[in-house]
Amino acid sequence: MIDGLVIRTTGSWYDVASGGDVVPCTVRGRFRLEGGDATNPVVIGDRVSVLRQPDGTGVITSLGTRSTVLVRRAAGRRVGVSHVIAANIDAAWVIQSVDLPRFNPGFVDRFLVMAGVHRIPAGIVINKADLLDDRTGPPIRFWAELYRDLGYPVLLTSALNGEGVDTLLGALTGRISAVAGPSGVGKSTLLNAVDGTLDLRTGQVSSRTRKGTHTTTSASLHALKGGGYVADTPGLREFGLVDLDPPHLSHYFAEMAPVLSGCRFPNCTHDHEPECAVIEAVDEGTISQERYASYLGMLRSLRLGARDVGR
Ligand SMILES: Nc1nc2c(ncn2[C@@H]2O[C@H](COP(=O)(O)OP(=O)(O)OP(=O)(O)O)[C@@H](O)[C@H]2O)c(=O)[nH]1
Ligand SMILES: [Mg+2]
Ligand SMILES: [Zn+2]
Repeated sequence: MIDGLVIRTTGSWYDVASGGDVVPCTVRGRFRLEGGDATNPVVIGDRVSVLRQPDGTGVITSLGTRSTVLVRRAAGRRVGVSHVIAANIDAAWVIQSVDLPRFNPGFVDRFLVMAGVHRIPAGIVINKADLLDDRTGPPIRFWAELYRDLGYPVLLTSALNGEGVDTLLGALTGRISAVAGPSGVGKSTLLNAVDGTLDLRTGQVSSRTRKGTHTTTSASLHALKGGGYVADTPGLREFGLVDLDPPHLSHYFAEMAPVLSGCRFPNCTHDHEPECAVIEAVDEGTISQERYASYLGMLRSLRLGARDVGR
């Protein structure tokens, strides 16, 4: 029996790193059942025990307790079905780009909420800083300042000219981190720039749709030269919410949490109720219109989701 770390999952095979070896493993059937609502019972970052087989493969026989999980709603699945992206991570970074594809604040907000729900410190990387110009600059500066003011670290990077790459390396070294974001923002290219030993596959952005082409197809965890691990993950169209009741959503908006006690109703959802401290703060300009609109969009999708699950 050996102990190891799950570094890649593809279909029913799991690569487990242990003492310098990588052992391809299967899992015992009962994990599939214990996985509950999640689509995947064993994920990258999991600590596992493995029974070695004579042919060099292994069988995962037990799963360590997870300190954290990065979770999103499973793509194309009934609402409420979750997909665990990675376990036991110390930090999560949402990657966006200055352009090609365009910065998506709705994606960022959903990611930050889900990281908050699972108590994972989160930050924002805006890649392709070499594409900053008179057109792209003003909106990017607006979003960078907004998220910094909320207390999140915001890094501007360019895998092309190296800007911000050392800062990102410093933030990743010595801990287990995961990156996630839309396809084509340059997640894999940026991680290759951070650590030249990674050699991750990278793709192109379609000139027609200006979107990425989903080059990375499975999540994988990589040792960094200075210590620690980073998980590269496949591009996502959207970061879907799970594990959240509508009245709790505002707790995960950093600028709303401090004013919530001022609402007249303790279960206020801040969209129609009278004497709502959040709506007052939006009217006074201390909570931004953009973030409030994003909140309302999420509230709507959570309410639709609650009905869907009830059927
Ligand atoms: N201009 C510019 N292009 C970049 C930068 N980083 C990555 N790219 C380009 O963006 C395209 C997509 O890069 P990938 O690293 O494959 O993107 P990804 O986010 O990993 O995409 P998926 O694996 O599909 O999720 C490639 O053509 C890269 O060369 C950058 O900093 N500046
Ligand atoms: Mg990639
Ligand atoms: Zn309220």
